[in-house]
Amino acid sequence: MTKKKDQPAELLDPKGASRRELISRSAGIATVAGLGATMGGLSALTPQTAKADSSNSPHVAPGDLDEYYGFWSSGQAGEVRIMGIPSMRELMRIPVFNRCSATGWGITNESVKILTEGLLPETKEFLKDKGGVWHNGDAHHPHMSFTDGTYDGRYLFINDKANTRVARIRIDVMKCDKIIEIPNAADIHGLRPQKYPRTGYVFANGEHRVPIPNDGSILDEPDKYHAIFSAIDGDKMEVAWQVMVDGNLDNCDADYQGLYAVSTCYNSEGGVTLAEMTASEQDWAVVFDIKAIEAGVKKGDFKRIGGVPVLDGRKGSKYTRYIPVSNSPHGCNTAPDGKHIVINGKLSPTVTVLDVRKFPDLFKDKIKPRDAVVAEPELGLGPLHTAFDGKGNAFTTLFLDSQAVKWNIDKAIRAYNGEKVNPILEKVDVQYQPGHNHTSMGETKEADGKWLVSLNKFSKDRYINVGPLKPENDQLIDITGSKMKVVHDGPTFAEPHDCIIVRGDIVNPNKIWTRDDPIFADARAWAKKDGVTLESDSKVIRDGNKVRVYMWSIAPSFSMSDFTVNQGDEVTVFVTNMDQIDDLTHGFTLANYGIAFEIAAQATASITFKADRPGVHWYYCQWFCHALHMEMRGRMLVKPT
Ligand code: RUQ
Ligand code: CUA
Repeated sequence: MTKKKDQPAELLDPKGASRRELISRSAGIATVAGLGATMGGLSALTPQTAKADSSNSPHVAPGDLDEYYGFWSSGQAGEVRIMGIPSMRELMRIPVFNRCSATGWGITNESVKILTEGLLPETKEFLKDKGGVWHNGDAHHPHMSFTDGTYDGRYLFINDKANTRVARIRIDVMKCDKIIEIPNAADIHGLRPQKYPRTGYVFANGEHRVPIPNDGSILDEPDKYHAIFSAIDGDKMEVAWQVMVDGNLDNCDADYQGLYAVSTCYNSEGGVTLAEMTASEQDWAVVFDIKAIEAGVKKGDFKRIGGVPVLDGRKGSKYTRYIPVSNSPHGCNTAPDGKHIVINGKLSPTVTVLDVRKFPDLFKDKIKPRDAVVAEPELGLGPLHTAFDGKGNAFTTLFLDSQAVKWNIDKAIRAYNGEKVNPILEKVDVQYQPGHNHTSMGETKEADGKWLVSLNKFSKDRYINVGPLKPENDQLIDITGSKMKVVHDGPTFAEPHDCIIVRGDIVNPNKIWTRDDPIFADARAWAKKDGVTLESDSKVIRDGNKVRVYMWSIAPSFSMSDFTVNQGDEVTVFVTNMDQIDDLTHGFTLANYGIAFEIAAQATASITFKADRPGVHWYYCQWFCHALHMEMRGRMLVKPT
């Protein structure tokens, strides 16, 4: 990867002001205007015109490459997006829980298999007359697999809150290869991989409490509902074990020792209405003792429900401890120092800092749950999530204040111990209402303190008006200097909840597919059965009223210019892209049959459909590939019966 060079010459404007200063000035002006227009009465502005005292530049010149990969979730859009950081350019989209018209995700045989094979039997039954696949998802938390406390570039995992699923993306091809539905749990929200020794487990919180089993035998009896914490084996993509807890589960994180996981828990009340859920002054963070749970599974101390071992981790259990924190905590973030976990207050202006070194005594009941708390600084209104710079500082989003607050963990601990010291170092306005934030490598032991991204839920007046539905606003903040500096506004479509920023050298996807990829295994098995070679044969194989059509392509043509089937046949078309050139993708669109998919260089993709429309139907390549791209087409002739 080409690293960005220093470019002082290009950054100078004719009057000698640096681009950095220009950005700072205009950001300051925009902030004042924005606040005046929409948020009058908000707290004093933090000046954003701090003098440049770092060499960190967000400018990536045309032709230059970014230093980091950003992986963005997309909320209710259901996909994952790859960003370049610091340019904040969107580079690619990876369909996961959504349907994709461009790539055929959700209609090709390969993607439908991934979308359906991990569904529970009752869900398969439910979807039988609805096309067999879910059409929506709600993707919140994208996180990469770890080895020894840092990203290892193997996989990215992401949750689907809408339909209780967890998906895995292969980084070598940047495609989703596994999706599983989580039994017993309802609506997976918080998700984090195990950091040490490796992933290993992917921890996933079932947010909502439901009866188990949720088959209608229990309805309006909320005291019989439960929330479920799941540990998924990230290599096999199977649930390893589950723990039933008290209260709702929200976000989670793992430690750097491979011993504990922690989840925030709101609704200790067990309520079902807003008033009931926020009634009590305190909720809690639940600590899970992974070794004890594994021993419990080995000993058989569980009930097998929905095919997986479920341990009882409700209050009083040896597998969990409940640490009281103020009402309705939200984010849960482990600091790169390997010692501290920050629980974000949401309804409380505080964050609560836990010290993982106290957990062994907590489980031995040598200390009280609150004794694991080592700091509780008051930061501002609506703390949701916290990121870290690896230098002892933390950055917390303040949803209600529309700010990022930088604070020092050590100072917060000293203040908690009675010293007169202010842990807050600085606040910067963001536009507007931030949810998650993330720093470069910030959830790993290699946190480098260069960039902070604030994912803001509202853009309001930051862009020209695009109608009642507005983009969100993702802002890039330089955190290398003594002052935080907002250096870029990036509009995003619904609704990146969360992101990670991964150093470029860790992410090394292939340039083209390799012919033995497991994603084509089924196509290869069919070809073998039919005595066909995917890479070189153009054949129509009839098998009763099932027809298999094999073709390959090299720009600008398909190896088959036409094929004939009978009305009512079940037709499977396999296309193999034999081009070997970087970035030479073809497509296969079968007009007026609702069929379109992508075939990147050296890939095979297939689709099965019923040829129930007689007549002449052109298939054509819909990915611009050649000067004769328009000519890359052929005909399917369907004989009426
Ligand atoms: S949550 S805005 Cu779904 Cu990650 Cu906090
Ligand atoms: Cu092949 Cu366009």
